[in-house]
Amino acid sequence: MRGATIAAFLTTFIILDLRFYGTEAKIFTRCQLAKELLKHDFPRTFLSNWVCLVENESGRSTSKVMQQPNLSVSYGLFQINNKTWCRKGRKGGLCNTKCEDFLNDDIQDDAKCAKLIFNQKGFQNWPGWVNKCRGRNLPDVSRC
Ligand SMILES: *[C@@H]1O[C@H](CO)[C@@H](O)[C@H](O)[C@H]1NC(C)=O
Ligand SMILES: *[C@@H]1O[C@H](CO)[C@@H](O)[C@H](O)[C@H]1NC(C)=O
Ligand SMILES: CC(=O)N[C@H]1CO[C@H](CO)[C@@H](O)[C@@H]1O
Repeated sequence: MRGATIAAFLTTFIILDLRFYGTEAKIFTRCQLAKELLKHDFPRTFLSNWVCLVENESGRSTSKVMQQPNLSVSYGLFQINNKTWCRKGRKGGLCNTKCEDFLNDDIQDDAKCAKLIFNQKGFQNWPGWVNKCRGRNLPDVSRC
């Protein structure tokens, strides 16, 4: 019962978050995303891995917020989790960022944090990459 109440409470806040940030949300097309990642210095060698990862983590939507089964919450294009990398409502975590800042269409901070996660954990950090991208055909972004 208590768990259910907490879950309802959190869901309310997540919906409010989405409304608040909804105005600056963006869903990239595959090619827009590829170009945006290059602009933020993602190396071309792994570009199709990153595009695949983002597609499967967030559907290329900057405003995606997902509560995980363990009650932690993941934010934005790269689904950055509040357990380790950011804090809700204030700057914090290893990326020293407010989680909600990952939900707007400026991906500068997201990109920086995603690269830090990659440097520490590799692509294995992201279930979307492990389940849908590893060892598979990756999206062709060579003509973007
Ligand atoms: C909860 O799940 C998220 C996403 O799967 C993961 O990053 C995080 O480490 C987990 N937290 C705990 C406490 O297990
Ligand atoms: C992450 O967010 C959840 C849900 O609000 C919260 O219960 C948890 O304490 C947060 N984790 C950290 C490390 O701040
Ligand atoms: C669920 C989901 O978004 N799946 C996508 C994972 O990535 C591949 C390759 O980019 C897509 O084709 C899938 O649609």
